[in-house]
Amino acid sequence: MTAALIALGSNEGNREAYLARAVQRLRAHRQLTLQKVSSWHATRPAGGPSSAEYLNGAATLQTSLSAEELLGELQRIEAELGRLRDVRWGSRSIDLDLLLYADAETTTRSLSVPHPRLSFRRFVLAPACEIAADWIHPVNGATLAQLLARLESTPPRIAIVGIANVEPLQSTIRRLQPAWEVLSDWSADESYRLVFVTEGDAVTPAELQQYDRRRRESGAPPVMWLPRVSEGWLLQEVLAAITAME
Ligand code: A4P
Ligand code: MG
Repeated sequence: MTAALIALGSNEGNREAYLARAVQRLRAHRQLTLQKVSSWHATRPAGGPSSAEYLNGAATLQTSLSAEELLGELQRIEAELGRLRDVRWGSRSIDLDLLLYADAETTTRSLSVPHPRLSFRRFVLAPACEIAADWIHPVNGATLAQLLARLESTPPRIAIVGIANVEPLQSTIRRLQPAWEVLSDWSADESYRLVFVTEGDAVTPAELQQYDRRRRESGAPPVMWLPRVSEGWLLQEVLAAITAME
């Protein structure tokens, strides 16, 4: 049996009812043992076109399924509850994401574990910390409680590294989010809330993993790896992350 942490979210229709039905289905599933379920947190939407408030939560479980199979089952439950997929980050009746699967690190076309945005999203970390505060993020070595505390203890600064001309992006973000400082040098000190690393040629995933491992001890900022994104995409990611960290 493997321990897993999942996120639940809904921002459409009767949100409590969707979340309750999802929990019911997880509880009834033969290959899962649902353990703890957090309370539901009302949260502001981060990214995407939707403006409706979310209810977010988290649950821990034990399972005999592989991570891929577990994701398949989560998607089956989403479909049974009428989840439609149209626009990215669009409104959803129910969203079930796999956050952690023991200490597995997996990146395939259909599955990234740990969830790539787990480390810095308040709407994920706050409910997760109710039920799994001492679980360790396998990439950066911090507990979920430490990751949440980091959002409080670091100034509103992010770094964007690896992109050739970061200045136009920085000024757009500064205009839209004046309270935030956006820098392109991330080596000078550790006081960033998040570091975006983009463009595969500048930094490889292997280098990034090594970087994360080396800095486990030092309480380094979480890293969001975005290989070969367009500037428009990067801007969306950064603005969504800022909302999620506030
Ligand atoms: N996928 C890869 N890894 C995973 C994983 N660990 N868990 C793939 C779940 N799915 C994973 O997901 C898109 C694809 O991601 C799937 O086909 C799956 O194979 P999706 O559920 O269809 O769409 P999505 O959730 O819109 O995409 P994405 O990029 O996973 O979204 P995020 O980053 O999870 O953001 N604001 C608030 N306040 N609360 C929220 O819950 N959620 C989102 C979604 C945005 N803003 C939010 C919230
Ligand atoms: Mg999802």
